[in-house]
Amino acid sequence: KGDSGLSEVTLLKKQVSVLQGQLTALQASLSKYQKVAAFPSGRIVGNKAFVTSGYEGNFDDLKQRCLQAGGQLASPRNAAENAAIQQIVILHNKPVFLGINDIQTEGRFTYLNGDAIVYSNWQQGEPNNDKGRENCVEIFVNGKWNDRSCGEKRLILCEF
Ligand code: 293
Ligand code: CA
Repeated sequence: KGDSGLSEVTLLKKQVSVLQGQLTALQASLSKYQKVAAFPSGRIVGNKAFVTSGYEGNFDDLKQRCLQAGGQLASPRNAAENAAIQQIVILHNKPVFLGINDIQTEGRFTYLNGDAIVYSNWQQGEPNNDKGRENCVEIFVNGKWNDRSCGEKRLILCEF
């Protein structure tokens, strides 16, 4: 192959340099929007952002609103995510509904996609399916979970 001045390597070096600049700009932009998402009561954990609008409603209403916004109800998959959700519950002093339920099969708690949960933080004595009517899950100020009737109204908390 001939080499007439601008070698392939030279072209590639230029392209890498352009990409480096774009990556730096993207990192700065991401850093800014992480601050936006966290203010005043959102939380970022790894790749996940937990955000509330302050709205309160029943489980189906909240689930629909998170989906409409392009997210889903907060679904903690580990202690760090649960702690972040707990901080938001503390700030608002209101429990929230998680994206976890046993609507399909009593006693088998799943995420909204139907997968069995991989992490739980039940309050002592829960889940108790009180009066046989509790298929949804709320998280208290103490970070612990309680199964609760899906018809109750709770603070919305979505994850994105
Ligand atoms: C029963 C017994 C209580 C418990 C409550 C919740 C309702 O009333 O100790 O706190 O159920 O599990 O979701
Ligand atoms: Ca209960």
